[in-house]
Amino acid sequence: MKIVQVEAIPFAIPYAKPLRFASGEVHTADHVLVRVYTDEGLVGTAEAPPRPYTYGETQESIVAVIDKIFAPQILGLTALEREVVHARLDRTVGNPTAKAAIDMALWDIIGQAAEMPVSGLLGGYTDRLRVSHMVGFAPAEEMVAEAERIRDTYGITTFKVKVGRRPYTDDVDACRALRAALGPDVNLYVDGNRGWSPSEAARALREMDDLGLTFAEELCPADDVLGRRWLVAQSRIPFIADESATHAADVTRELLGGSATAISIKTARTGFTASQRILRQCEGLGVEIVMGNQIDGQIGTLCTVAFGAAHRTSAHHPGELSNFLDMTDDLLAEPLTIREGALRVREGNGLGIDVDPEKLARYRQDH
Ligand code: MUC
Ligand code: MG
Repeated sequence: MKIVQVEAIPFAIPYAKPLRFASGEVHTADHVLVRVYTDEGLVGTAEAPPRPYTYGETQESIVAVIDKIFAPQILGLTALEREVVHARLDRTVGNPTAKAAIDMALWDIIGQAAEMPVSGLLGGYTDRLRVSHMVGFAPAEEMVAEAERIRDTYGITTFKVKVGRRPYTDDVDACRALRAALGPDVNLYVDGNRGWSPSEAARALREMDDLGLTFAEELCPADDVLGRRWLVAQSRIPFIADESATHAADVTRELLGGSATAISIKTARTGFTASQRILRQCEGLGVEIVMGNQIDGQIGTLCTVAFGAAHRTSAHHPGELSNFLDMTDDLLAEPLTIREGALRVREGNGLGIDVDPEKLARYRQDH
């Protein structure tokens, strides 16, 4: 199982409906397909989504760091030497989605070699995850119409509402309209992507106190250190750290410092190996986790499902798995389908990722 080649292929697929949020917007899935080849002919696959407003990575930087630094460092190692692989990748700071894609591709190889599904190797708790859909910025009536369509079409009953606009009252009004239209049985939570100040966030939370929100995520920057602690201390609902807790040490700092009381795990940035460390860390501390979305395509979404369904704690809350629905197309030969509000782990060995060669040829950017 020696690694003989690592491929980083940039591709671009437009969104039918762009996603807008406080820290940025996405119109095109300009991701990188990562494939790791072994001497025995097994190929591991994953995707890396550049999110410059969150990690500083771009499509070009992901391709460059894999081609120029990571691939030469891991050629010749076997897929089972993941700790050695990570020790080498971690000599380079940052670049989380490039590192995560390599990690997940290695797990894919291990699953194929063992003739077992990765989700089973990781923990095998269940075969599906309930789905939470992210609703991006739009006028309140459009956000309501989108949530109703997603509920009626896919049976999804959990929505993460993007907030963090200014004035904050626009978002409070949108959340109020969503609760009124969707009724009391739907789960609603909010994600501010650091758009508000601590005092704006505190006022918004107070004004939304009667809406039965289940979580609040990154309403203000963690770098507003004392303001954020002040905010989290008065929040009546768990406060999720997402972009402020992208690796294990940040998770420790945010939780012990009182800047968060729950954690978003995203396989797009911590792969399976580091995600599992964070998951165990949260379990040990008694902190709830949510499987987050890095605005993943279908390959990334399959990875999130494989991980999320593998553990009791990651399967407890619905995972953010549905934003690929806004893309015009994808690379998988057999597209994902959400039924009765849930997405199933793909059967088969490894991750079950089957890239359609014609689609890859159509969307790749390097030819
Ligand atoms: C989210 O949960 O914040 C938007 C920016 C990002 O880094 O991830 C997405 C979704
Ligand atoms: Mg978030």
